[in-house]
Amino acid sequence: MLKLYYARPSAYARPVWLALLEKHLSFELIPIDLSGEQFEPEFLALNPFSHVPVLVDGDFQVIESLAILDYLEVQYPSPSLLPTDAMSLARVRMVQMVTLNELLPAVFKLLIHDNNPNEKSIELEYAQIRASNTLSFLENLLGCSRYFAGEQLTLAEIVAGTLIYRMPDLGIPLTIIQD
Ligand SMILES: N[C@@H](CCC(=O)N[C@@H](CS)C(=O)NCC(=O)O)C(=O)O
Repeated sequence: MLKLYYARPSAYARPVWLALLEKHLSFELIPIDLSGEQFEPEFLALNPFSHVPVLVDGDFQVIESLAILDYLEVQYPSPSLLPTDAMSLARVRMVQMVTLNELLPAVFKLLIHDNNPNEKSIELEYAQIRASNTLSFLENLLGCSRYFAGEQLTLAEIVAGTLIYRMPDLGIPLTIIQD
């Protein structure tokens, strides 16, 4: 059976968890306590960089969330979560990368600020601008469509969706798109 090593707060692990559910796969969830369990030898044998998620499929183990999502897509192709035409694939990848490379670092900073609400700093301002810019980019890419690429759910929604819903709680409002 597939095994997913994860931690509940991990924004990298959640998309993998969702993809497993969307693909209706049976899997075992193995929680890793990130207050230290990730440095234990058994876990370092799975991921020498001490990060979740890790996926184990029989004798095969994969680290890095985007690599895991690609593995699942090719190994368990139905239902498909990744389009094959060039433009749609590029759109999905853009959403995935922009979410992880632009929005997530801003979210980390905003979360730290949440614990210290009196903080005012250039880093905080930069994080707020970075988050808003990313949301504007994603909103423009979405336009009036229901999905980022084509007519069905893809890894774009799975990766972006696990972070975007948190933004209002972090002081970044979401624009409501009219139907
Ligand atoms: N690039 C990795 C990042 C994974 C990552 O940073 N995971 C964090 C949790 S969100 C982690 O395991 N942190 C524990 C540690 O680094 O010790 C991926 O996409 O899977």
